[in-house]
Amino acid sequence: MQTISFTRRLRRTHVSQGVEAASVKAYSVYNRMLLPTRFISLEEDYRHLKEAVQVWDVASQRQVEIKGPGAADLMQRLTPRDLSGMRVGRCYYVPVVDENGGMLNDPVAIKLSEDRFWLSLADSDLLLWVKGIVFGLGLEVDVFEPDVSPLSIQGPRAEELVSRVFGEEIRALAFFGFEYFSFAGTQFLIARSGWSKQGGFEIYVVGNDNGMILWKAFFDSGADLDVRAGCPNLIERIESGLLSYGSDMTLDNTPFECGLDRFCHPEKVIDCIGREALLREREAGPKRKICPVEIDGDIPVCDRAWPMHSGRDLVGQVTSAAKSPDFGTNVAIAMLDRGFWEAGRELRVETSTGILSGRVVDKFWN
Ligand code: THG
Repeated sequence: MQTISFTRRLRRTHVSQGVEAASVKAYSVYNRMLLPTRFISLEEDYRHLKEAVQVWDVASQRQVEIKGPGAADLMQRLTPRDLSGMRVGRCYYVPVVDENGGMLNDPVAIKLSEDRFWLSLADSDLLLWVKGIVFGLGLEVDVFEPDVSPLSIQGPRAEELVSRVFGEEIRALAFFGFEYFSFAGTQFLIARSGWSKQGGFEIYVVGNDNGMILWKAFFDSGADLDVRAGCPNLIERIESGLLSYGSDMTLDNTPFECGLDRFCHPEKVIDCIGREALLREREAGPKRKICPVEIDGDIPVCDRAWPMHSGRDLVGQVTSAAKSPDFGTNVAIAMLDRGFWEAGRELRVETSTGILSGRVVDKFWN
């Protein structure tokens, strides 16, 4: 078994100390930062996430801050999602695309004030793209990575745990809304959001000094709730249809191919980058699409795309897969060519250890 070498390039987080004390078993690298992926086992972590509450170190969801008189205009150039109705205090899931409509990232946008936003990134260097656009167009905005690290509380008992630390008012927070709540004399921006469908909150912790204080507060207040250290869980997020940039979609894919139609309105957003390409694609219809797929048998770890065949034809690929205890099958996400994405379609999956049968299902599981 190999390990990854640790250097300064691979950034630690404000709560790495807590994660290590909780016996983290595996990490991924995300935005050049450590992202825990396993504490006990994928299945144990999954069961616990669906029944209790976990504290996740998702500091690797780095922020790009966009600030200044031109901030709102720049935001609307960056995404084909219509931001005209976006109020301060709201989070929006926004595809960010290049001039060809290719996905550059799928961040959560946060509107801090009329002229100040954060983009909470998936794993790609979006900061460089945004800085290039600002320089190229000579815009009046500052763009930088602020010292902000999200800490996520996820699971059915998340609201109970967060209310014990930050007060009962947290219960009134709407999905994808944010407000400021205080703990030990400090104000924290907290949103009702997170990369699971078990419910929860994300605290955008500023600086390096408060992370471990909050971490301890959650564990001290939640012992009877069986609070544990956790992390985004592969099984749960596939069941929930939460897409992972770099795995399920890349620059080669458009928002329509990714099934993100409800967040993509090029007809309304006349200034967005990629508008023409997206309008053309909407007209013609996407050539391929992300679909939920179930796979029979025993699957290996999905650490590469698995080709999918119909008869002799290569018709797509599986991009994420995991064995689901709750659904008694292997749940998977695939990118399938037009003509092969209707529910019920039987396909062969060429995993890294052998060929298995699979089929398209009509919706994600959660
Ligand atoms: N939270 C924050 N930053 C993030 C993520 C996050 N950055 C990286 C990654 N996750 C970005 N990708 C997603 C993908 C899906 C969602 C959020 C971020 C998500 N989607 C819901 C859905 O699809 O049902 C709701 C979307 C909506 O209704 O607007 O939550 O998790 N801070």
